[in-house]
Amino acid sequence: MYLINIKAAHSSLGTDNTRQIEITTASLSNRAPSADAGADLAASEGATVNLDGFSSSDPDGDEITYVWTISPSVALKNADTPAPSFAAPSVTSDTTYTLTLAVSDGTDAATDTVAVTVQDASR
Ligand SMILES: [Ca+2]
Ligand SMILES: [Ca+2]
Repeated sequence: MYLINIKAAHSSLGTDNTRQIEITTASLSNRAPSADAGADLAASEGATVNLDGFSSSDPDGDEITYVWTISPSVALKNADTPAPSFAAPSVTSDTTYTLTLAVSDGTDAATDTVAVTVQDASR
């Protein structure tokens, strides 16, 4: 963030003639965040799968938002946080779920995916 002081030179403006203008780096040259959805995982059916997007970051230090989606569709808890979770569904054969993490710093966005293989327990 830049702070710029502007002082008017005209004498009729009196003493309160300084104004401060705040310019955030986002309005100058924002750098996009990087998304990191964590390492691929394997889980047993019925187990709770915990995801880890904490390695996502923004080179400017901007606060980033998280949106996770999963395919095939399964209920995701805390999908708008760095650490969502879901219950590995019952499967009839080993099934890979693909999770996509989209992060945004409000200006630019990035995505990453992670694969979670749910292993059939009935083999
Ligand atoms: Ca940024
Ligand atoms: Ca099964």
